[in-house]
Amino acid sequence: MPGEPQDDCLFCKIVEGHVPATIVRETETTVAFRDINPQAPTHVLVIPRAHYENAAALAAAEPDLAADVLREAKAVADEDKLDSYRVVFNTGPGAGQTVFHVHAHVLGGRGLQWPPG
Ligand code: DGP
Repeated sequence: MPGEPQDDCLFCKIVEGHVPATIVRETETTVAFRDINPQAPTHVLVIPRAHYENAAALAAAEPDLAADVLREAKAVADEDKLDSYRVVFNTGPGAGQTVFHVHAHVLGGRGLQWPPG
């Protein structure tokens, strides 16, 4: 079923508390935690508790939940007092997606180049 937890999903395990993570914010619908391999002073992943493979699948199935993720990305940036920051949804292996539970990378705290690699 769309949105249901997947046994083989690392981020579902973080949501369930079965894999430890440094959680910075939680809401009824989302969890935000520090990336294990940070690429910037702030590098937080915001995920919906529900399992969707990528941002497009989430937005199509539950647009309000997609908005929750974006709202939480801003809340993370506000908590770390970031004036400028980047929100990235890698989508598909060719774009660097390695975990197939949608996550917003919130990156900031240093100058960010454009275009990204
Ligand atoms: P992506 O490559 O866009 O699918 O991003 C996946 C991110 O997840 C990557 O930046 C590293 C992070 N990550 C992978 N495994 C773990 C983990 O066990 N804990 C945490 N906190 N982050 C993880």
